[in-house]
Amino acid sequence: EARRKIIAGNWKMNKTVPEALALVRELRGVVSALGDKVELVIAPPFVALHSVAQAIEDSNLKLAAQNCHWEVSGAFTGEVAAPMLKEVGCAYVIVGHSERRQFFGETDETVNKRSRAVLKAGMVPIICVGETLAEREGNQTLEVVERQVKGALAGFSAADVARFVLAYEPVWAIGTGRTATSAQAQEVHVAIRSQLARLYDGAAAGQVRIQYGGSVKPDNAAELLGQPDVDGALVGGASLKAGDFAAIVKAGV
Ligand code: G2H
Repeated sequence: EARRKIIAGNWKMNKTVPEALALVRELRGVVSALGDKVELVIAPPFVALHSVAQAIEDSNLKLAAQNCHWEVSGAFTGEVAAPMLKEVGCAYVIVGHSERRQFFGETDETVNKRSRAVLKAGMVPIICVGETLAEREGNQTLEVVERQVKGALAGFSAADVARFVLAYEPVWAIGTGRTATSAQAQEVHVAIRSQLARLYDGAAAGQVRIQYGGSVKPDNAAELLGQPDVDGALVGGASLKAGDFAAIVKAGV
């Protein structure tokens, strides 16, 4: 069975509640005709999740959070628990984005713990991996990405992993306007899928969807999404404009 493409908009720390609702209204208009050919996900900031959840009811948009804590409740000031996100209407949670690894001390171990919490709460993690520029230039890309994948997925079963979404986001391509070439993306996606086949089994590896992220724009989306192992995109900057996001989605249909 073919993997259905999944395009997710990671809004990062952008959009107030009124701004989020305005963007959703525009988005609904431009993506409604696409039906369910592609799975569509948006990840607004925490404070907008509740309002956005209501605004996307009866639409083909699904909701994601950008992070969560691994405990279900307790004295963790400033954190948000996975069951809270499920209750508010999230289907997915982005875990281990490079900005969290870089600025907030995220490690492979905490990515693993958060992913476990997401799954347990009845949602699906979108697990981000990717090498820095120094690592790519040092020919360590596959080693780094494979270490991140292995660490993130430690202890999960093949059946769990089959449902997960991974996002390959080379750090040097994030928000920089530099995109991996489609060949660079395809190479890493194939490496991840072979690793999953070794760690789990071929069936699970064949089902996992691997998104590419890092300066995906309307003008490079078709080329990237045309690669056989690129199963979608995690879009940052371009997801903040309804027209750009829709153009990327159309490139994936
Ligand atoms: C990578 C991506 C979204 P952008 O961080 O996760 O952002 O498309 O702005 O590079």
